[in-house]
Amino acid sequence: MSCHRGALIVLEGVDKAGKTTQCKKLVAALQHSGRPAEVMRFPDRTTSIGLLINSYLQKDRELEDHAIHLLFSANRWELVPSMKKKIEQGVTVVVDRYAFSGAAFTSAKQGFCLDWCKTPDVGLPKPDLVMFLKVSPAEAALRGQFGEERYETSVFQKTVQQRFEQLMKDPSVNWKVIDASKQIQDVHEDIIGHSLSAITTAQSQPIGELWK
Ligand code: ADP
Ligand code: FDM
Repeated sequence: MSCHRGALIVLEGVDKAGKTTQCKKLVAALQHSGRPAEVMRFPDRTTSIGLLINSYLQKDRELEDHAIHLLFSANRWELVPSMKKKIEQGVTVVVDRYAFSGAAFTSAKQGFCLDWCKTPDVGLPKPDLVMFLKVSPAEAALRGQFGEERYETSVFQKTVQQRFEQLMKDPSVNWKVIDASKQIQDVHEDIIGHSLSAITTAQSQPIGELWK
């Protein structure tokens, strides 16, 4: 077993920015180079809370806006023990969306402020690196039509993008903005570069607490 902890690396961005594609490529490249790595994604729709979230996103069920926000957060908290265990065992965990999506999406709704939205996630394991995959709404639209799920409209996604911009002003989080309009392989190379340095830095540091 490795004596160094793994890193917690998060990919964020609006719909179709390439998060899922790049998470898979990053984990495959790290594993190929002999570094243990695993992917996680939020929401994790496989747990009982995740099934409830899935039915909300698929519009099969209505849930009050505050209540669904807290369920998204609970879905992260319920997976903290397994996430921490992997990291402590030396596995780098690459996460497709995290608390930043939680705060950006709910605060894009009427009557929600960013501070209230961040509160339930305060104290989660703090990512060593958060990469924001940036594409313009026009470029994202070229990658396919929106599906049927809740939140998949260009007006809402534009507000979400503005909320992400606000979150990125926080210097306590190690944000890197990635130009995700480039070719898949070029984006991957930028991501690998930032990830390798985050993995090295994380080895000598304890896991932090988010927004604390
Ligand atoms: P997300 O997880 O951010 O919603 P995906 O990784 O599922 O995005 O990608 C959405 C679509 O865009 C997929 O069809 C994927 O193949 C394509 N795609 C991803 N990255 C790029 C890129 N850099 N250039 C062009 N198409 C891309
Ligand atoms: N989403 C995701 C939230 O509203 N809050 C959250 O905390 C998280 C993690 O759920 F529309 C939204 C963002 C997106 C949807 O879609 C999940 P994907 O395709 O599974 O990433």
